[in-house]
Order: sequence, then C-alpha cells, then structure tokens
Amino acid sequence: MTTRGALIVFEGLDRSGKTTQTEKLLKYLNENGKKAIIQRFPDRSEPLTGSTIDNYLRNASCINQTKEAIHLLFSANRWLLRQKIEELLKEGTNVIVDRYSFSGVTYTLSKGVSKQFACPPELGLIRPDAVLYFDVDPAVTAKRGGFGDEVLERTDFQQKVRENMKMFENQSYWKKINANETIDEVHKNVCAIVNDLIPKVATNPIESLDEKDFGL
Ligand code: T5A
Ligand code: NA
Repeated sequence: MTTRGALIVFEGLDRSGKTTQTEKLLKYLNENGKKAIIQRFPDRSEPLTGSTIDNYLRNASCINQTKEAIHLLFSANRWLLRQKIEELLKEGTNVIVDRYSFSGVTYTLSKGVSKQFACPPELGLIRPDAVLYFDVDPAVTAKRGGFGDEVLERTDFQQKVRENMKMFENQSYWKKINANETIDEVHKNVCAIVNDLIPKVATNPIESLDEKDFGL
C-alpha cells in the first residue's frame, strides 16, 4: 500500500520566520530520504491570480475598497493549487505550505470583514495534518530584516492578526511554536513535530476543511 504524504502548514505574522523554517525543513526531510516540496501562498507565480496579488501587496493604498475582492483572489489562488497538492500527497510527497487559509481568514478579519464572508471560500480546501503557528510579538518582528516593505506589515495591523489567530487554538492540528527563539532552536522544535507526524498520518484519509475548522 502506498502511504500518503503529510500536509504541513506554517502560519504566523509577517517576519515570524516561516519562509526560513520551511526551507530548513525541506532540506532536513530530503537529507533524511523523505520526499517533500514547498508550496507558498500566495503563489505569486500562479498564472490566473499570482501577478494581481503580487501587485496588490506591493502597492495597495485603499484597503477598504479592495478587502473583499482581494480576499476572494487569495482564496482562488489556493483553489487553483488544490488538485496539485492532493496529487502530491497521494503519491507520498510531504507538502510544506508557507501560509494557507488561516492567514487568508485572519488577515481579512483584521481589515474589518465579517467571519460569514471570510470563511466560506476556504471550505473544501484540504485540511492540514498540522499547522505550525509561529507565535511572536509584533514588536519583535518589526525589528527583523525587511519589515515594513508591504502594506499589511504595520504593527497595529499585525497585533489584530495575532488576536484573530486565537480562533484556531482549539483545533487538534494547531501547534504553537515560540518564534522568539533562535533559528536553530525553532528548527529543532519543528523537526520534532514533523518526525512524529509523518508516520502517524500516512494511512489517514485526506480530509477537507469544513465549518468546524472556523467555528461556523
Ligand atoms: N496574506 C496571505 C493575506 O492577506 N491573505 C492570504 O490568504 C495569504 C496567503 C504576503 C502577505 O499576504 C498576506 C499576509 C502577508 O502580509 P508572504 O508572501 O507570505 O505574504 O509574506 P513574505 O513577506 O514573503 O514573508 P513574511 O513576511 O511572512 O516573513 P516570514 O516568512 O515569516 O519570515 P522570514 O523567514 O522571511 O524571516 C524574516 C526575517 O527574519 C529573520 C530572517 O533571517 C529574515 O531576515 N529571522 C529571524 N531572526 C531572528 N530570529 C529568528 N528565529 C528568525 N527567523 C527568521
Ligand atoms: Na514568507
């Protein structure tokens, strides 16, 4: 019987260290003979939606007028990759995802959009086996490289996102990681969780996000 790969999502505020850690995890898994790939969201290379989202993130000035439409584009961007992710999992590849529906929902809620609008487009996307949530005070990340380059990176906005992320705390797949630690310490914690996870989910069915994931 072929066993499936694990869907491992990294979530957290801007500059919490997700991209750094997804790359370290990929290298670690490959060196240990495990198939893995990284899928980033937004996927700025996706032909239908990628360049529009990229343009928004680099230039947006009127968040109020665009918040619903950009939300649907972020979600569409994930839907356009859903089948590819499912096929990879089925053939036994571990899929490391850098941001997913949890960013999608919390960033939009933080712009003042309702849960009733924000959550439904995510229903039916593949449910992660684990979400490694990189928890860190926005005052800490504001001091890290590159902070402030994009429109959503202001500290007051990041604080709202951190509050909204608490809506997922009771999900069994939600694993809080202290992102204040050094890059090497965080990597060690990530590897411990992932080493435990991969064999555990190998024969589980692939499931989809539903109302329970969002408290609807
Ligand atoms: N968004 C996204 C939505 O609104 N809706 C959605 O549906 C989705 C998917 C772009 C924006 O889009 C929003 C959220 C975002 O605002 P992005 O492309 O993921 O999303 O953002 P990026 O700018 O590429 O990445 P992030 O800002 O999220 O940064 P990372 O990946 O968390 O952090 P990383 O690894 O790049 O590290 C940042 C810096 O900190 C250092 C690194 O060396 C780097 O300089 N660093 C550390 N320093 C000290 N200690 C540590 N432990 C460190 N780890 C990393
Ligand atoms: Na990133």
